[in-house]
Amino acid sequence: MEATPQVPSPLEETQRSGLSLGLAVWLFSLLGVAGALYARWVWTPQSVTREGTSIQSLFDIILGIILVAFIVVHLLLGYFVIRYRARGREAALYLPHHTALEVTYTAVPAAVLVALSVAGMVLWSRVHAPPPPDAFVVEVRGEQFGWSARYPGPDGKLGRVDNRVPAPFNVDPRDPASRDDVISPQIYLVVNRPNRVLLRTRDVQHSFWVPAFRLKKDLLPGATTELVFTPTRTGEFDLACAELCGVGHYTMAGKVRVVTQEEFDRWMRQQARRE
Ligand SMILES: [Cu+2]
Repeated sequence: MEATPQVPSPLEETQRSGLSLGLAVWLFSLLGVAGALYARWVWTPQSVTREGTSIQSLFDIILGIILVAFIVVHLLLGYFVIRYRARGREAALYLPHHTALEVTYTAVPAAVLVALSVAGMVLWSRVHAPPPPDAFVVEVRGEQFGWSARYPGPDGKLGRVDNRVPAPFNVDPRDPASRDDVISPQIYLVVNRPNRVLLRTRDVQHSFWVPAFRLKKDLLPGATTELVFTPTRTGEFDLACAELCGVGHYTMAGKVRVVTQEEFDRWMRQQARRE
């Protein structure tokens, strides 16, 4: 098959389009890596809970392992594609069986995955451990489309909830513990002690999500769900509803204020006086 010097042979043409396709895929992969790093280190707010920081560390380890594996595999892939491209000279080496190689590439990923699963299970059980009896308790209620909170008064007990009692909070007025409860649109949490956030919804399913806490929990109609965690920094943090709950879902943003115990006590005294 004789071709004029100007016209590339079919093999050259295949090689050229293969190279540009390979480059495009490679660039796309690079963009993916850059996107993952950007999302992790630029977008994501710093973790401000003890549990969130542990979750973030495990996530970073997983991201690191994936990143190294991804880069090594793609460098090797690129090298092999270029080094062993069809040049019409070399025959491929056929390796039907290699015990050491097969054992290695099965055992290493298996060990890594088992270690990550165990670390994940240990962390999960820690985050979902029963709350300590001295935890700060607050009830957060979601509704279409906003948030509010209920705090136990000086008795330290939230009044009973009965769904037959009219909204907003369905708090049973016959329960003596309900009389000193404080209801407020402000959500306060206390720094450096376990916080137990009880979650209820007035209507449909919502989801309590504070990105800086690295924690998220659904609010289920007719049930009380809860999150237990220890904030490590004071400040104001974004709260969002992470469950598409209706036309105004996007407006269901709020703030969670993490304050010191003294600051909370002062605020609580003001609320009690107002009532
Ligand atoms: Cu919602």
